[in-house]
Amino acid sequence: MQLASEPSISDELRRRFSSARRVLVLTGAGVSAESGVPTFRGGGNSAVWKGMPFDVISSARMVERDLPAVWEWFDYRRGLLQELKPNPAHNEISAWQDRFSEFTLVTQNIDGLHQKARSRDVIELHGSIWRVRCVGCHSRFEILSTQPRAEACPDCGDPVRPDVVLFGEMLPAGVFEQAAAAAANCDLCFVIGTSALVYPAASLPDIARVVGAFVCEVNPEKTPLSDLCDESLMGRAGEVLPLISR
Ligand code: BJW
Repeated sequence: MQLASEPSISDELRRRFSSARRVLVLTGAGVSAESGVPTFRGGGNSAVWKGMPFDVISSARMVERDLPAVWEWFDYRRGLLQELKPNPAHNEISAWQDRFSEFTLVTQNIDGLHQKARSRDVIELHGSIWRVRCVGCHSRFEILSTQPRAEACPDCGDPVRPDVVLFGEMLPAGVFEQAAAAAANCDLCFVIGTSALVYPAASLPDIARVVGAFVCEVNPEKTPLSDLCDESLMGRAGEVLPLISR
């Protein structure tokens, strides 16, 4: 029985889903919302830390001015994240990876929940909260959730910072190019749980549209992409995604 609030999946999307060969999925904070991860902008609120909007505390400028404050914000979030589990949206996306000849998952999320759901080769556009990077020699190190993080680089002794892409910083070399190449080659593109406001990630669905891919958005709220894509499924990712393959 279909619930009144369930968005209906068009026959066109079902056809596209069963015949697609090259699929691109772009995810944002909303895909992790049902796991308990706060979004940045959804619901009309913006994340704020000690009075600072997230685009101030999560900025290149703040790393230069007050690295300990940035660490406090990221240590707090790592503490929250280590208890959280993937939700049905992460699990569904993970199940899709073996269904298509080519499948690329690109995420803006730094939480590692796609990997926890066993997604492979995830392209992380904005880095990972589970890694640190040396500000001097740029060596990267994983953070094990059970251990305290390094304070200084074991290679050169310089301070370390979260290995995430903050506002005003460049994405890691080659990462966006890899995602853009997959977008330019896909025949079906899903854009899930992102406000589609942050560039260059928000340009990926445009690339897919230009090459003629069918673009489907999944989001309970309208975004700048909603009227441009081929299908907009308004609902929560954990509820909507399982309907597509059903
Ligand atoms: C659900 C749901 C459920 C809720 N199911 N959905 C071109 C034009 C204009 C500006 C720029 C441009 N190019 C570059 C810029 C500057 C800037 C930018 O884009 N600014 C715009 C905001 C105006 N970009 C950058 O600075 C990027 N760097 C760059 O381009 O380098 C070159 C350059 C440098 C300097 C100048 C110019 C060029 C880097 C961007 C890095 C973003 N970093 C952050 C923080 C990461 C660290 C941290 O976590 O603290 O990444 S910002 C934040 O936004 C985070 C996210 O990954 C990112 C995207 O957010 P996302 O995922 O879309 O989340 P929300 O919260 O916005 O939306 C959630 C959505 O989920 C909502 O729509 C809900 O409705 C929905 N939802 N529940 C499904 N259950």
